[in-house]
Amino acid sequence: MYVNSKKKACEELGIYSEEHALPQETTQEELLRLVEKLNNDSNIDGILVQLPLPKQIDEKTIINAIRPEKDVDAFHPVNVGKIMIGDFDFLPCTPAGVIELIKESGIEVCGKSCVVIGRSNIVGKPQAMLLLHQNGTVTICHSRTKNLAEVVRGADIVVAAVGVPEMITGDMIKEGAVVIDVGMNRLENKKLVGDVNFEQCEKKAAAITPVPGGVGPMTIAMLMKNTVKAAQLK
Ligand code: L34
Repeated sequence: MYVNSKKKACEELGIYSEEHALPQETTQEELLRLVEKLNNDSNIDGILVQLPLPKQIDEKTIINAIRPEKDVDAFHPVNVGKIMIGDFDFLPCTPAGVIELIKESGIEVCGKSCVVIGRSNIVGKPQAMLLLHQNGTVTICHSRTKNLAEVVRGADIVVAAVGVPEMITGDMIKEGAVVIDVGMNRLENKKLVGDVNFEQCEKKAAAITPVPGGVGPMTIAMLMKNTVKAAQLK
């Protein structure tokens, strides 16, 4: 479904795209061969290997095989390192989407207390770095954090990226805080909910993102931005 949204966004923008939907049993070597072929295809500016991958394939090996210049997800270690030192071509799509939402809403990050909940390589860690680039004072919380509620209550800007349905409750939010929900949790009843209890937190927050209709579409927008950038850089 996410891949379809990405193809549709390409179509709307006039970006050529092709999908290589491989069978579940595809071997690592087969996938590597395809990545290599696309690396060497001058008609292709960006490559995205949709995650997660089946268990016989090592994610790291595949990501490392993508040419950094075509890594529109910004998952390759070269691009991750460039983000760390603030000298980047691409930003990872979800964290960049969050920053874009904040900026476009006229919210100042500079000097604010920012709490990121979650430390994944895809969202939490780069999110913290991007908020730091905006001169936020950043705290990263995770499963071993003591007094999570207390730390979150001190935050001017909260970014939740843990993958636990509605874990952030209203009592954890400071009056007037900005709450950004990166969570995408599909419940048993098929309902999609975030990591934030929207009903409760909405009452406290100055601004809050919904799920769906919040960060998800921004992820796709930033993927398009990276793809255009990759083409321009070439
Ligand atoms: N390589 N794999 C790679 N790059 C990525 O950046 C992703 N991801 C995640 C899964 N695997 C990936 C995405 O694109 C998740 N993700 C993603 C992208 C878009 C949306 C959600 C997740 C999205 O548009 N969500 C909509 C609708 C959700 C629904 O109805 O299920 C929303 O409004 O939030």
